[in-house]
Amino acid sequence: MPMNQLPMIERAIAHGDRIAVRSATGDHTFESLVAESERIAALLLGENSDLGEQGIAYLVPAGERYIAVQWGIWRAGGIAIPLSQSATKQELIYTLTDSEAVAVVVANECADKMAFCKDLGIRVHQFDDQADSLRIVLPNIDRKRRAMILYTSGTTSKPKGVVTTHACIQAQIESLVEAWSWESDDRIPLFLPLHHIHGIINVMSCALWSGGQIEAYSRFDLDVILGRVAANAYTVFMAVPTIYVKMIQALEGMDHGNRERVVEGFSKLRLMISGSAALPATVHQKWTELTGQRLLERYGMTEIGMGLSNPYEGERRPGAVGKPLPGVEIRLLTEAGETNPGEGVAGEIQVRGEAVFQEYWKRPEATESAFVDGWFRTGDIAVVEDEYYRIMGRSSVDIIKSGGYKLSALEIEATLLDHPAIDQVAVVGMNDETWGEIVAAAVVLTAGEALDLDSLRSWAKDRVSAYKVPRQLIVVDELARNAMGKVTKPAVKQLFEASEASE
Ligand code: MCA
Ligand code: AMP
Repeated sequence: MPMNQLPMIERAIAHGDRIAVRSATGDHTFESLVAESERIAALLLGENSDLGEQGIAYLVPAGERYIAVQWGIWRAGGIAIPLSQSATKQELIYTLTDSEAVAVVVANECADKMAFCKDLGIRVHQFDDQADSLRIVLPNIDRKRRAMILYTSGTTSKPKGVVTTHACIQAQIESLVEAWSWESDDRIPLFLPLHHIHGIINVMSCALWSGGQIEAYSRFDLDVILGRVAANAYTVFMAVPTIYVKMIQALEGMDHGNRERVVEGFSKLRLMISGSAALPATVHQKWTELTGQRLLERYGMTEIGMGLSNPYEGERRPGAVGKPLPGVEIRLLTEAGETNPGEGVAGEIQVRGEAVFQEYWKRPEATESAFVDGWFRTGDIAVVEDEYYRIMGRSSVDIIKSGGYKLSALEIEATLLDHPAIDQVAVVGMNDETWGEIVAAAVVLTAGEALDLDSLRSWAKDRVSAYKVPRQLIVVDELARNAMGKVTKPAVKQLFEASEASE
């Protein structure tokens, strides 16, 4: 057996011939994942004995191949950089160059999309490529080494790489396995994107760690998932609020017989969780009315993993995100500098603990300013009410949450400014029942130009992921600005509210 000290791999070896993943290609055992990851590690290492924290990106759909590649990169000593299936070429180039990835592993069917990598001097391996020889000795990996870079949008125009170590990832997983009582007979559907924590850690890694079973899908297909729920295929379910809203709409539109079957399937699950964006209390209550399930809402962030959670046993309060998870320290800091100001007083959520990320990749200043006295500043504002935290909003207007994705208004603005008809632009997030927020753009046009939403959308889709493309457009003569010349975003939001009211 190759020497390797990664607990995830040791555990997978112990889970042996249990089924780890069911996917379109069939059932796959833990031991087959371990063997495949060894092949990938050998492929990546070539003549080398250790990748020494080189970045390896990968574009592989959810399923057994994704896991084998992630583990293979880790076992070879590399940093895993999962790429987004929805990313445009421009976005992929940004991620690859910013992360300084030296190689990309692609599923064979994604190879064409990544053909441009050769021009960037990045090695491309197809998943099925065979190593020259299967190595028996893989490097020992210290838990303090970097393991993964996830890209997250924020208050800067370009996404930043969030670096976690093996120790961070293990702390994130262990906290959730304990808090949510993961067991080896758990079965969970995996339909969330695999370039973010929610899909990678909360669903995939917690299930694998526990010896549970993942049913992997390349995207969320409502009908398929509801059918599988009706067939009692799962014990645990995790999704973003948008998905619960879409499932409520679907249940309400079903005929009686089908609805009964799906509702019964949901009612038998041992646990249903919502997170990544605020779950409106009305949606929480509606879900309980329809299915009898009390959704467990939790709060997290790419930089910290999960921070707060309603309890597995006990009150799951609509509109609240509960208490600190095991191993996580949370405090509130008010604008006046007061720590934990007491019942009902708002402050910024700050986080400390082993699960917190190590650094923003190659951005020491950003990393330094993200922490105060060793506490990570989330930018989320909360209050404590009767022992439970409740999120009030964010301190930055430039962060938008749409369908669970975090989007940067500044990044979208920078892209839209490249449009020949756009002279000035302000992007805001407008409240929306299904998506939480939707992207809305107010523009001042270049003299003599015209622009409508459809043409803007099709232009933007070549440049940014579809979920970042504006869904609302207003053309104005000028944008309201403050004394510093900065666009006043609340005034922009009012423009959209006024136009909705007049429709
Ligand atoms: C799809 N579209 C979207 C979004 N998703 N538009 C805005 N926001 C979105 N999130 C666009 C599609 O491109 C399409 O555009 C149109 O909406 C209709 O797509 P539809 O098929 O209805 O949507 P879908 O494919 O079913 O996707 C909805 C989804 C997906 C399943 C909710 O957005 C999703 O998987 N979201 C989860 C993201 C996630 O995992 N976030 C966690 C980040 P067109 O019609 O123009 O083609 S990690 C995190 O936040 C922290 C750590 C945490 O706490 O978890
Ligand atoms: P991301 O950068 O994609 O990791 O998104 C993290 C952000 O999602 C947090 O900073 C919060 O603003 C938001 N978020 C996550 N979970 C919740 C929740 N349960 N309620 C409200 N906001 C949430």
